Amino acid sequence: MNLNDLHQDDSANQVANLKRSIASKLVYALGKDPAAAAPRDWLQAAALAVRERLVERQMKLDGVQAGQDGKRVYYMSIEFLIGRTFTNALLALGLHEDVRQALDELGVDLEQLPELEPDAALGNGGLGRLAACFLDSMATLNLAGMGYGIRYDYGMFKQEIVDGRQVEAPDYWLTGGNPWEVARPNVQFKVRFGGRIETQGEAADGTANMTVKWVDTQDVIAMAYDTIIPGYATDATNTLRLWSAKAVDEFHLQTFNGGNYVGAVEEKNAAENISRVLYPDDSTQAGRELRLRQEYFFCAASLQDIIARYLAKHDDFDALPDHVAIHLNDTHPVLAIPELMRILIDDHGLEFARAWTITQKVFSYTNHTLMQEALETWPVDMMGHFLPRHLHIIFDINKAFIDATNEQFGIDVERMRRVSLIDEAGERRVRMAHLAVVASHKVNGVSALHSDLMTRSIFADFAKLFPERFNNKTNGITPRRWLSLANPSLSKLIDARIGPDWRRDLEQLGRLRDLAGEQEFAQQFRAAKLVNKERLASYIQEHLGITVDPTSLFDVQVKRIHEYKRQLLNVLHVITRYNRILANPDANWVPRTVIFAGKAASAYHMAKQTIKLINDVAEVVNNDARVGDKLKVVFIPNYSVSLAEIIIPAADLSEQISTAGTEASGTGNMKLGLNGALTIGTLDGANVEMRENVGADNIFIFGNTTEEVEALRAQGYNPREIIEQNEELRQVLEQLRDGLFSPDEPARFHDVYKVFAEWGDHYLLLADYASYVQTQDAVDELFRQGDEWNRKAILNVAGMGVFSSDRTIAEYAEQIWNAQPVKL
Ligand code: 26Q
Repeated sequence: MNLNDLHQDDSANQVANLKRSIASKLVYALGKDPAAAAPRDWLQAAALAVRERLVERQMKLDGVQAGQDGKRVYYMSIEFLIGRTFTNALLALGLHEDVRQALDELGVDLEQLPELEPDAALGNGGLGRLAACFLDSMATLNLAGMGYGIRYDYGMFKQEIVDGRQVEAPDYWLTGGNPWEVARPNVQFKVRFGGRIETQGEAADGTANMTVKWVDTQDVIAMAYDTIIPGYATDATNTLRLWSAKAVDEFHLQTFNGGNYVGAVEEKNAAENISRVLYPDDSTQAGRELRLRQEYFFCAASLQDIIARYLAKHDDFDALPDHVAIHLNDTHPVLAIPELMRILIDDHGLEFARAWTITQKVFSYTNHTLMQEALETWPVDMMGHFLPRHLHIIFDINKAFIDATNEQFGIDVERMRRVSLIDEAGERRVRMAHLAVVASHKVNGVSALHSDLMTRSIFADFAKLFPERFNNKTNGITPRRWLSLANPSLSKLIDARIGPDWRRDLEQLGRLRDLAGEQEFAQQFRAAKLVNKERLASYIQEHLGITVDPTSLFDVQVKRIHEYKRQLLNVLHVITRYNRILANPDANWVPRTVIFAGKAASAYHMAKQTIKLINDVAEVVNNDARVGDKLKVVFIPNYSVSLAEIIIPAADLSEQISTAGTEASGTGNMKLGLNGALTIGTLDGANVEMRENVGADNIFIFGNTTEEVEALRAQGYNPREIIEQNEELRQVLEQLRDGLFSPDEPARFHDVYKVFAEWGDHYLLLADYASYVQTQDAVDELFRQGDEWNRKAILNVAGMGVFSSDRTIAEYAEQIWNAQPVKL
């Protein structure tokens, strides 16, 4: 049979086919009577019908790929923050209109369905969302890519705000079934833990020619679930393969037969807990055992899968690097390195040196943070307990690396201590980032500034040893989700003026520059923004009962709550503005709505205090009759991909205010810019490149630069002096300290006060306060001149072309992976 026979794709039949297949999914796959079906059932049925079309594409492509036997790119990430899939799939397949009509003929309104789909929230924030944008771009560029990760039963927790405080609730996203995944019960691998190693015939150098057996292990099964990732305007698709943990049958049967039924179930649970829940990022090294198990679990399963696919066509490993590129999204998948070494040496008998050469050609690594406390390390003892063979291999790699370095560059004991894969100070720990750097042929940062700082700070020694290894790949975002889907009003306007091709060639947005001065376009651009602001205002009204004016300046800070991201600096400005309004109520104020959203790691006290403070300030400001419409403060609960799709298109002002040198790149900055927000930001992360691309006149840059931050810290930064010299700031801090915003508990924010007045203000908020407030005045000034603001907003959209993840992925493919597109 030919796949083409399954669906007649000519447009005349398309609607009829879709209608038939949606109805048949509803009845036969879901067992629902159309007369009794709820909207959720229709969504499920429509999703299954659309998935069917994706499967056809996938099968065709599999055939083509197998024929070409080119290089495949495996993107390994412990997080994939996908969000919803339904409308994205419709866009990719160009089926939106046909499905709308098919559903319409079935008496169902398509527009009611998308919001019923739960987010796939298998990530914390930037890193996980980047992985999702990359999959979209790999498919769109026809690269033979594949994502590997974990199918968590529980994704990112749901944030509820109770009495102004964050309360976490579990996100069991699979309740209604996930129509986008296909379980692959025939793709199962055993993953081993614990046990001990038996060696035979040790060679003189302690490594080669010795056979090693890893025995008496406790095993878990990894089972594959596949999600098809469609490319946009291409027939190409990619697969996201997520692993779910299953207990091995024999294992718990043994206990069961021993009469211990409950014990057997407990053991089964313990094994299956490996893929139970996504770890929330608190950006400090938690070092939990289960997290280490998760990391090894998905590395071991993915490597077995990759090697099996390779060996289906090859009978030795010489050509492995020509067919396999494995990319490590941060250090979380770094155990894939010793795992590949183990497979090559122990399972296939390669010598250490040969295995190492192959391994280095296969791996590449992206770093996402410079913050010392966020760098992953694992206690040697813990690793030895769970992964004795891998620890041994890591020691062997370390020895070979140190020996080679000493040979080439001379013995330097201090350097040896600094670059070692093992941190020997205190409890011995494995440094995962060092292992990643040593084992990879390419190591990249995620913005120009970050990549530069990376080679001057955490990897300075390595950059001297292997300068050619380090490079920059500035992050990007997919224009399909972040403009086409999220912002229909602006997309439609852009289509009308430059055509629809910007969706796969975002640089075309540059053509909007010429239109920025055209009155009709400018007015339509403004109207498109207003539609989005009205949509968000309704959301806020409906969910929070707060009335906001859609014509006020929407000032937006949406991202994880972290001290380095400085939501507190934003709050200091809000309170300053509040004080100024009260002192001068009749001045010509630009009405502002300050919008926050973001989650705090559950154990991160200061982040949770920040949320409570925002809500307490909102309570006071929003209910002060003297303020009226001049200022509103809103904290929107449960920030997520789908909420971002509503908030971001409505923003006028984008807050990107991290301490210079701390935000590796940021990607929210790009999403907001692409949707026509002006940025107020520090020269941090990709803000630097945004300034270059939109022009310094079209962005509000403030605060200390990275160099100035370094100098301030070096000279002994003293926030008290700043407080003493700034009357307005002192008032704000005293109001915090004295409970103006927490009258029911005046001491509530003493610790927040102390961050500044006593604990040294580590992220230098006060050093940037005056500059920030002054720049916010300039923001008001520009917003008052509506046309000029609008013109700059257009120029921001026009300048965002370079921040497409298609550009980023094309650079990875050419400069890191050496991978060519599949020829269709
Ligand atoms: C680590 C150990 C234990 C549990 C969780 C974690 C963990 C999880 C997630 C540590 C870090 C993360 C996520 C980091 C992250 O999102 N980094 C961001 O990556 C973006 C994409 O490159 C950048 O744009 C951001 O600047 C960076 O902060």
